[in-house]
Amino acid sequence: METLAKYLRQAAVDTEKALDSLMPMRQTAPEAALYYAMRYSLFAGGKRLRPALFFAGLDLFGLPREKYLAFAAALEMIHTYSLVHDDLPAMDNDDLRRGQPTCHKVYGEGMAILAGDGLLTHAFALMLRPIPGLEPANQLAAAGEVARQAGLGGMVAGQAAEMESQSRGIDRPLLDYIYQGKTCALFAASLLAAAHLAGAKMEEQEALRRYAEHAGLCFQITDDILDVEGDQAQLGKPVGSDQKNQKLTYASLFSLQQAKQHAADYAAAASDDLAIFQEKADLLRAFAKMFAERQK
Ligand code: GRG
Repeated sequence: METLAKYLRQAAVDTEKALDSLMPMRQTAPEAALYYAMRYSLFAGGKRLRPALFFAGLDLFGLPREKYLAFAAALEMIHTYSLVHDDLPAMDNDDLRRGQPTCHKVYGEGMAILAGDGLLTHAFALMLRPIPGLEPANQLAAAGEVARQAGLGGMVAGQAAEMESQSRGIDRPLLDYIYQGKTCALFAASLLAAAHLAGAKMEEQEALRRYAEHAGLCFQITDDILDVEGDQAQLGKPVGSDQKNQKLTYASLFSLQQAKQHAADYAAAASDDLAIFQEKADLLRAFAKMFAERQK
């Protein structure tokens, strides 16, 4: 676990450097507030997990991190946009995120919507910048995969399904569908972007797709559990918000003990999904184990 902790710390340092250089600041522009709002949310903390998964994918295929930092920054920008929009009064109406007041609390609702839009569109501008020496078809496949996973084939669909479910009720298959969209899809985007950049074989892509689904479910179930018994100071957000918002989660559909067992089972399935990579994928196996055991 110490090796993974070290890996995550370095991934966060590299991601923050890339974000700082790839997200501009235009202090004297008429729209300066937009840049302040985007950078506020980007640098308000966060574990930088999706870039870390992307780096682990690059390592798996032997690709150099320095050449693909734009993708790492783009994945974190897309994740941050989703949090900014999710916190809005029209969605979850949250005041705190990553231990800080949410973007709309500081910059107002309109600017928070635009900050999310700016983060999302700039992410695609970055991913589509030519990368010397890279086969353009591989780059397009990577950016296309991120678009599908972040959009109608994943995150936006999951969020919409969750909104719809609030009036219709929810069962475990629907909950899994929502989690696959809201959480697993960006994990898949991160790993598959690396796989496409490397021109990975179809069976390798499929293994990573299955891993992302199982590891993402594990991560999200642990999130549900932490919302019940986590520590607010460590999490940077209030606990008990799912119950307050009457959200059905693994922690309300099941006992906490059963939910923990489901998380552990998904972590084990995620490890098994990586069999074709043998020991080269041990780092990703460590990620899955951490997703089941994390406290924040
Ligand atoms: C608004 C299109 C749109 C989508 C919103 C991501 C999302 C969908 C909602 C945020 C709320 C939530 C609980 C989503 C599930 C994914 C998740 C656990 C996000 C938090 O990810 P972490 O823990 O956050 O990696 P940090 O702050 O560490 O980056």
